[in-house]
Amino acid sequence: MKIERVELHHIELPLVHPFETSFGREFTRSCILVTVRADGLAGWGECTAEAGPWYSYETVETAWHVLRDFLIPAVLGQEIASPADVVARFLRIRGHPMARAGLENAVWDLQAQAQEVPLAGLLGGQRDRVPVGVSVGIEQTLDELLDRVEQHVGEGYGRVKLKIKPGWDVEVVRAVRERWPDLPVQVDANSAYTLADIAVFRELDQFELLLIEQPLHHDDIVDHAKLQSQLHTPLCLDESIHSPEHARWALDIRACRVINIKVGRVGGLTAARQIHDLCAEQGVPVWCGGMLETNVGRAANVAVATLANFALPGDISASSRYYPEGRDVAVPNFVLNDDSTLSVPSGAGLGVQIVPQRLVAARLRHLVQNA
Ligand code: SMG
Ligand code: MG
Repeated sequence: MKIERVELHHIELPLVHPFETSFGREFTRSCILVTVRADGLAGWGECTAEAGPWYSYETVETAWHVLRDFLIPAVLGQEIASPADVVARFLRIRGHPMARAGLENAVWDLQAQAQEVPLAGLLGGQRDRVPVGVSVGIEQTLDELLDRVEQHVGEGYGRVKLKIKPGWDVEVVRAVRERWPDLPVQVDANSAYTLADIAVFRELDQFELLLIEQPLHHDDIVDHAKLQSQLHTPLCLDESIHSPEHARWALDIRACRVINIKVGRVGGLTAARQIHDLCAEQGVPVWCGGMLETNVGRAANVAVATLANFALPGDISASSRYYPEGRDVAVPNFVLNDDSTLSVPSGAGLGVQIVPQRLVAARLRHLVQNA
């Protein structure tokens, strides 16, 4: 198919509840949605770069620049038979995985629509439901945190992830453990610690956590390997894994025992599946991370999480956990099932539809490039 038009939509949506991590508190979420048009179809992808370079060096502005000036020109007007052709055309562009993923994932949606199959099936996934959990941000007080966890447990989430930072770690985990002794719990530090904090990790090691996510520097694997060798709890890498190569290097030196796959951070669905396959070969479980996606990105996350080695619940919560009713740019919403799963859409492609009025209401900037 010939790529006839690509559009970028810079959008911003309010969060239902502020989300605080070790790098700061967010009240809204910005991202870029990418539309790719060919043969009368429109494929959609979500670029997960945020407003500022806190989680990743990529921002909406850097992604807009790289998409407009390098990625779109590499595919516009070109014959593209499959997402692999997009990956090949992007090979000479270094870095900027979230920008690349936004466009590549739109082509995955386009191809699945052209073949009239769900994206999950095109990727090779088998499940019709994927297990999910909820990521709980840092709160002002321990009581507020416990109230949030209680709310989410009441909603039916079977796995909780707690954001930690120095001063908000052992006591928080202890309090949650005392109240819910059997709840599957994991923690995420977003790189807030160093090897000098070994005493904190020795204490966290007592709580039968599912995993400890990205405790050390955002680009490190060497120190993580040193820390993992001293802990019984599996370490899970998030920020440090930007590509299948990073995953292989990390596994080679035993820097972690679990990998969080974020489709944006690793550069798209093709790379996400490669990391999944590599980890499966080595007996390393993976799970799908989240970037507070709209239903567009959420649908791609649900699709990839249908692959067999997504063995742990994903940070893919129900749509209502993120945005006020009636604001998400795509429908239908994802709703939590009784067994702490989300159902995989059965429609062709992503299986969600854009609501044009909502897109326009959320949009700050729009770019249209024709072949
Ligand atoms: O999408 O439910 C979600 C958020 C999951 O905690 C989450 N993501 O480091 O894993 C992570 C964080 C990054 C989010 S920064 C906005
Ligand atoms: Mg993380």
